[in-house]
Amino acid sequence: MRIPSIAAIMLRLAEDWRDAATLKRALFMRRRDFVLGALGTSALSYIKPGLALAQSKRPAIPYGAAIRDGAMVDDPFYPQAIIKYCQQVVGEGNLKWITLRPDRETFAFAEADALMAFADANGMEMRGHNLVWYAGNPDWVEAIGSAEEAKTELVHHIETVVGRYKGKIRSWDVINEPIADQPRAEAPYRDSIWLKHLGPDYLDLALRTTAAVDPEVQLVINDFDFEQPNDKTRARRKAFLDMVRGLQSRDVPLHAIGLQGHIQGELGIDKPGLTAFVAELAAMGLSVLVTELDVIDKMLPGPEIERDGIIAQRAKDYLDAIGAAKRPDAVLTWGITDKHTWVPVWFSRDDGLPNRPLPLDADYKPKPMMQVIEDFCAEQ
Ligand code: 9MR
Repeated sequence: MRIPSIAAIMLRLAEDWRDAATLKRALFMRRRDFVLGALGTSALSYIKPGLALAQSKRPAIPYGAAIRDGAMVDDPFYPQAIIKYCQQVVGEGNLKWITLRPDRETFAFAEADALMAFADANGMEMRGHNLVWYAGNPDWVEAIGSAEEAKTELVHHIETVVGRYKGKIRSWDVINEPIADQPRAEAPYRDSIWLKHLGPDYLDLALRTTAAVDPEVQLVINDFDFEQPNDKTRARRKAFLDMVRGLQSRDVPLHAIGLQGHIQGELGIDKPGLTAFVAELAAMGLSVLVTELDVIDKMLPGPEIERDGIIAQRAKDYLDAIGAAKRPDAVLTWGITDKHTWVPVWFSRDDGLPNRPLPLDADYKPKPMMQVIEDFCAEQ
């Protein structure tokens, strides 16, 4: 069966997310939760004083995971696993426009604030994901009708959100997935409401605005598909490097690149190509982070030992290829347990076996992938 393109997936996911968010708002949240600045009444119950177990040893590179707010509330093992293994967290959805901005007047910070409080209480950093994206936007954003309106809304959003977490969120995915799925010389960028009205200047605007609000923040552009051994990845790397060169030639501030790492398990990692790409970024003065690592196992063999072995090997090849050029500032997986992951929504297996893309299995037992990450992060 053909695997759908990530672009198609993201569009459908965005729709799912929108439905879920609407339902949740209708069912659970009160109007005052949406008032700008209010913590809201839905501050999540997972913030329990004394839950933090001091991690005895911190790795050289912090490890973290994307967090689902629902699982933090519904599944007691989930926050425990995060506390046990992670030094960083990032909201899987709670800072996206679709969640934060149900309408033009509202900033619904309750869930992101709760995760921030959890991170603080447990000595973790929280990364910010994300400020500008082609997907995950509410209808009113997709209906923006002019360049002036786009600029006003983008600046207002960034000023408010970055301002709220100034000095707390120290690394922001300012721009998420700007490069077209199959970039062409004349069309390197992914279509979005921002590109439509502002052209590529939206990149400059977002980065400059974020830097102006919090000059200390690490400015990151986050994207995927840099590791596959094929022409598509080569075209994406080239388009990405061209974009960075353009930004630098205009003195636009940018500090790091987020390498998502949604690895397509049946394809090997193009280690030399990935290392050369990261080396070029490093030579341009940029740091790198691994921001969304998981191994999509739709096409991998069924037996768990075999499958987990391939998954661990892919993760190792990916991390080693990056580390050979530059050690990343952080390694985050997109989720921590196979129990809570986006992968089966889009990549469920034809044999009906559950997906196993993450470092812990659905019973929270560490798999070989966790060992790979721990070894990589521990190295000085
Ligand atoms: O994992 C996320 C999923 O639960 C959401 O429905 C979806 C839309 O908001 O976004 C997913 O996360 C994506 C991330 O934000 C950007 N890179 C790809 C991730 C996986 O699709």
